[in-house]
Formats: sequence, C-alpha cells, structure tokens
Amino acid sequence: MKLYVYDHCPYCVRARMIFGFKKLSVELIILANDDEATPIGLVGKKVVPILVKEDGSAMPESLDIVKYIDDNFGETVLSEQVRPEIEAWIKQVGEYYNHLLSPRFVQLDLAEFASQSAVNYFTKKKTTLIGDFAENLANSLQYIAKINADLTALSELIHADDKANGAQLSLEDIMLFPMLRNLTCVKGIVYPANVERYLHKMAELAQVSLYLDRAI
Ligand SMILES: N[C@@H](CCC(=O)N[C@@H](CS)C(=O)NCC(=O)O)C(=O)O
Repeated sequence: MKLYVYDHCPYCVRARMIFGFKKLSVELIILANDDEATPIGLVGKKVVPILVKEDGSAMPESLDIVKYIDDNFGETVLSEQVRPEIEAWIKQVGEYYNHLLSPRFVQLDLAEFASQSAVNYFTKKKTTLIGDFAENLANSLQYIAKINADLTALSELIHADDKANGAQLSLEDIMLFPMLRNLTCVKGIVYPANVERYLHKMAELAQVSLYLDRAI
C-alpha cells in the first residue's frame, strides 16, 4: 500500500498512526505542496492523505483510512469513543494553533517544501486564513501563553502515556496526537509532565517523529 502525505499535515499523521500502531508497513510518499496533478489524478481533488490500496484503488479522508486499516488488517486496536471534553479541546485549540504552526512549517526543511514554488503556494494559501506569516511569528508569545494554558487543562484528561482515555487506544489518540506533534515545532511551549510522556510514547507507537529538535 502507498500513503500520499505532507509531513506537516495532521490528517496525514492520523493515517500514519494506524500503520504504526499495527506495525504494518506502508510506502510513504511525500508530495510537493504545490503538486495538484497527483492528488487530483488519484481522487479528483487536491487533498492528502490518500491511501492507495493493494488493489490500486485510492481512498481519501483520514478517518476512513484509519477505519479501513483497523478493520481489515489483524485485530482491531481502536475504540471509536471520543470524550466530549477531548472533542471540545480539539475544537478550541484548532481555532488558533495554525497561527503558530503555518509560519513555522515552511522553515522546517520538510520534503513537501523542498522547492520555493511549494513554499510560495502554501504561504499564499495560508496567509489568506491567518494573515501575514512574519506578523504571526512576531505574535507568537500571545499564542504560546494560550496553548500553555490549554495544555495544562489537557493534562487532566490524559490518563495514561499509551492511551489518552486510560483504557484502550482510541480515536481520541488519532485526533489528539497529530495536534500535539505539530506543536513540537514551536519553541517555548511548556508540556505538563504527563502530556510530555504521552507525546513521546505516542510518537514511538505511531512511528511518527516529533519536531522538537528543530523547534522555532
Ligand atoms: N477531511 C480531510 C481533510 C484533509 C486535509 O484538509 N488535508 C489538507 C492538508 S493538512 C489538504 O490536503 N489541503 C489541500 C492543500 O494543502 O492544498 C481528512 O480528514 O483527510
């Protein structure tokens, strides 16, 4: 199987996680961010992740990919339950964290941004959503204060290092870890001890590396 992704894409991290959890191999293909032809050719729109199955058919939508892999390869590992508090946390942080992330992604030497045209494509698209990248970088401290407070609140909801709900791997982990992983590209974020342990344990189980060593 092949999985088309961008390294920074949180939905792609969701799809990568299920392969890591189940120790299944997959060929990871990192598309250039400005490559429109490949995804449109596969699924009719410019989107990742895309799974190309063994029969050659292509499937978009991160949670559909996660479910397909969990249901069809070995014992299922995920519970579908998501606590409303976790859903609320994801929604709240999702409303502002791209102000921290988008301007940093283009500075991390990621494969999807190897060309200047890919950087320009992303910058143009995301600037319309969050405003000027340099201004957002200059305003980092205000967003870092917000995320530090939200991480303190999250720490109450993480009940084990290897499963947020304390009972079983679940869609909570599939949705939460990609957000926390992407935040590791931001210097100055303070992770409560249990959130930090969760982050590292999930990275190991999911086989998805963090950005801590190149945080900006
Ligand atoms: N609902 C989709 C959302 C996927 C999505 O929004 N992917 C983004 C990348 S993070 C994308 O491909 N955007 C188009 C673009 O970058 O031009 C899923 O869960 O897979």
